[in-house]
Amino acid sequence: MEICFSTTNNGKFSEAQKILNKYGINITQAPLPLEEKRSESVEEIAEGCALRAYSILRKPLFVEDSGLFVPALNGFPGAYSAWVLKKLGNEGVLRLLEGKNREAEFRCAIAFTEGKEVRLFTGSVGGRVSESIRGNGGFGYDPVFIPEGEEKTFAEEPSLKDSLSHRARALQKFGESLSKR
Ligand code: ITT
Repeated sequence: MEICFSTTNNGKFSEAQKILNKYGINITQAPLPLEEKRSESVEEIAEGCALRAYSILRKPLFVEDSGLFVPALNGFPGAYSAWVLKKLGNEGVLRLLEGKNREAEFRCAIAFTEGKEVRLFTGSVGGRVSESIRGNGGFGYDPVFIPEGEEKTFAEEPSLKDSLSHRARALQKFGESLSKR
C-alpha cells in the first residue's frame, strides 16, 4: 500500500516512514505549505489540513499536526509550536520556563483521508523540559524534551522516539488500522 504524507518537515517524514514500513505501508512526501486553521487542538488543525491537502492532491493522504504543551505556560507553545521554534528557538523556550514547573507533553494528531471522511489517530508522551539544550539527534524541540522515566533528551537518544514518542504512538494506531483493511 502507498499513501502520501503531506508535510514540509523531513524529520516527521523519516520517523513516519520507518514506523509505517513495519506495517507494509510505503509513504511518499508531498511538502505542501498548508495554511493551518487557528485552533488550540492538534486534531482540529490536522483535520482541516487533510481536507485542504486532498483538494490539491486528490489521492489518499495523511497530515500530522503536533506540538509541545507546557501546563505551566497554560499549554503554550501548543498549536504555535512551529512558530515559536522559528521565532524564539529552544533557547527562548528555556528562558520562558526559568523558575517554572518544567512538566510538558508532546501531542500528535494524524488525519487520514481518501476524500470523504477524515479519520484521526492521536498520541501523546509526557515528560519534562530539560534545563539546557542537549544532543544532536532528532529535530525541533528534541534537544530540550526528556520523556517520562528517562534521563536523556530525545536528541541525545533518538531511538527512544521509535517506541514512545507522541508520533510513534499515533503512527502505531494508524498502521494497525490500515493493515486490518
Ligand atoms: P508540517 O506542518 O508541514 O507537517 P511543521 O514542522 O510545520 O511541519 P507542525 O505545524 O505540526 O509541523 O508544528 C510542530 C512543531 O513542533 C514543529 O516546530 C516541530 O519541529 C515540533 N515538533 C513536532 N514533533 C516533534 C518531535 O517529535 N520532536 C521535536 N519537535 C517536534
